[in-house]
Amino acid sequence: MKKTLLILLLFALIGCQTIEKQNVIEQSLNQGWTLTGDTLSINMQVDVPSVVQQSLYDNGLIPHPYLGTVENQLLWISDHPWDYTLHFDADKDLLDKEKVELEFEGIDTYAEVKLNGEKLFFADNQFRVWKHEVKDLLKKKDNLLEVYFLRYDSTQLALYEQHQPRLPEKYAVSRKAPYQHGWDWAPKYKNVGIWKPVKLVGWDAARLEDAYIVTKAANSERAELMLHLDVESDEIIDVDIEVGVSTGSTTLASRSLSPELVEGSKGRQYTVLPITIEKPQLWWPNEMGEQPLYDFEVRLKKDGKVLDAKSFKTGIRTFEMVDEPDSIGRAFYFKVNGVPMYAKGANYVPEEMIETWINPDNTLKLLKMAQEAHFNMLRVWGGGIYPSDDFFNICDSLGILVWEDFMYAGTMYPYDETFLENARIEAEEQVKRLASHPSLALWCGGNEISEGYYNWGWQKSLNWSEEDDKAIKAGYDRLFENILPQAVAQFDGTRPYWPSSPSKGWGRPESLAEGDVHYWGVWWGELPYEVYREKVGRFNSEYGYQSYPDYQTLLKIAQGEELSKDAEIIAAHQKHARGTRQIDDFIQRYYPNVHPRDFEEYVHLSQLSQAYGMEIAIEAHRTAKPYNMGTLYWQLNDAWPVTSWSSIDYYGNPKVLQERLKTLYAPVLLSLDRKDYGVFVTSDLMRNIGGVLTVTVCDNEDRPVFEQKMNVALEANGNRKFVVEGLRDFLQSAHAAFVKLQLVEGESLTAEREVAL
Ligand code: BMA
Repeated sequence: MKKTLLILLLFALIGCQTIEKQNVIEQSLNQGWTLTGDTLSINMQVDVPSVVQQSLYDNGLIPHPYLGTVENQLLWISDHPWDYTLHFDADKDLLDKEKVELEFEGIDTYAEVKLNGEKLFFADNQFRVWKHEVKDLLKKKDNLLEVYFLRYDSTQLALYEQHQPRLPEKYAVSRKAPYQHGWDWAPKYKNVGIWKPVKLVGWDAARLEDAYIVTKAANSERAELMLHLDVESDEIIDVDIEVGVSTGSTTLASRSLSPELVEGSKGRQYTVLPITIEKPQLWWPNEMGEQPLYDFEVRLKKDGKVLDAKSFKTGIRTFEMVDEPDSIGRAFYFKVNGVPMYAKGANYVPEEMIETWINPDNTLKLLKMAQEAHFNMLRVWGGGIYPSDDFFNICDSLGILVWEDFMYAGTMYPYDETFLENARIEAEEQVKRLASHPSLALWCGGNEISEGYYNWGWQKSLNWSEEDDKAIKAGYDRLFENILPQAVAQFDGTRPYWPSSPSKGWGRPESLAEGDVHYWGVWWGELPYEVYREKVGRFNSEYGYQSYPDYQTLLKIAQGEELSKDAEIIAAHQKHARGTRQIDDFIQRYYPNVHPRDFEEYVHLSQLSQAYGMEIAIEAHRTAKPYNMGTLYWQLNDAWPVTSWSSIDYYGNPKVLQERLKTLYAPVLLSLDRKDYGVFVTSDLMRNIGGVLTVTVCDNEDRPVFEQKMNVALEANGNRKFVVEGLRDFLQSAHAAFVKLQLVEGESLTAEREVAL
């Protein structure tokens, strides 16, 4: 009789049963590697995860890549072959298993992998997991695992040159972090190495390849979750699935579920099962509510014995992207648990140029600073790397939603079947990996690709024929309109997909009427900060202005060299061609009467200027709610010590902007309309407001010269402008320096702000 996969679902209480996991055995292969530099007499003992640049530094063979002016001395590393070898004995129990797989969680990037002299595979995508069956090759003693890295730069160049028609950027041909190829805030540190853990996994009968949960629908009465399961077995066998769930204090009652087999094949069973939870505690973004997380444990059983188990946390919430026609264009905003959310936050770039230096302690510090500045969203920008599980766990616990770009940025991509297949596998793996995180809000195709195609003149500059152009655009459509959304729909089924950020280039009027916009007219177009007041889109997902990092940071990188605007060290840590000049222009423009006594004061002034510009932008965005429903400035953080658009520098020092966000992003923002001197009360609170608004005008010696109090009332999540009797006439006639705004409800201070006139 043909056996079929039988899935039974039982709810069990976590902790009632000890799990014997011997069916699946893992052996870590992270320790004891030898890294050699091919023709160079470099021989280092290293552990992985690590990259060559890091090991060379650890062994004293290169200077610190972030200090001084060393970039050019380090560029050879990515154009050199590197060989990682590991001799190891196999764990005895592992050898007895029916199946044994070698698993690399990440290889960066072009490498041939051999075990005991046999080639297993050629890795060509930093963002994929690489696995291979090794049961037949594995010996008890002295196995030899080799990972031979090709010269990255030459390999990439050869691929690029083969590609006809020409693509805008060389990095387009490699599935490797774009920013490492040099960016307007990044040096060209193309990491090479085994950047994620390596292990052997052995099992008998079957194992759980994947288990994750997404929220399909939820309100305070009921949640409908979907449990995605991927069961791997050699034979088609009968197994049971058991699911346990608890939230620390509450344990949920048992229920029986009806399994729905989505796809079944010998050896691999992909199944999605509905789970209902009554009276769920909903997860909310920062300042909209709490972030309760449920502990799930999924067990795979056969004949009463646990074959494999996976535990993870998830939060229950719904997330919708609204993109629908309205009287002005198309509304674009997000709803969480049915409530429209005004998104406040920034763009996030990788925290390190040496990717294996990223660590959860620093991530937690950074994201806590974001949370304290009232962030509820970060956009993980598509030119970096997909963040680790740690990053998402932190976002889950802090209530910071993640707009996640797929890692594509600023170029068109190859469209041959091999490239697209590689992209498909990468997307599916990443979608599955991140699906259980309540903080994962939406998937976006990538950064400034559609904008580039329509606005940056590649057709001309790269001399594309009409056919070339057609083929490239068709390739774009396959990847960004088909393969990526298909991966999201099939393996998640709940997250919205947005093909490109921004949806329209900032030079086009539609960019302000629909979708998201990267408004770069101030930095790239060199227009004054005040222009931000007019360029308010439906969702401003990028805009920004540069400033120097903290002076202490500059002292550190200078290592005793003298600092000045024109110092070599400053130029080496400024990656935008016009950066130094533009910072200076705006200092002259906005602070003509301030004469910094030294470079330290000048550095501070650059931060004041940046903060001033961002204040104008953020105020314009928030006071335009609900026309505008989101503001994510460029950029939260830095990947190394650098002059950039960030609000927190590489060493975690807040710039002036970061401090000012505590007011600018506060749940209630008070602002003065510069046209008619009305006062905006802009609220992201989930409750109505009723209180007294006090407006005090002061002269330049801080003496009050006008005061008016008025009762104000505002609905939850509302935004309204109040006319303050007499204020307009007073300000037009009198000499005043600034206005203090204060909103008090009962005895408590709801919001306060001081605005310079
Ligand atoms: C962002 C990043 C920035 C850049 C900006 C404007 O997406 O690429 O580094 O300055 O776009 O193009």
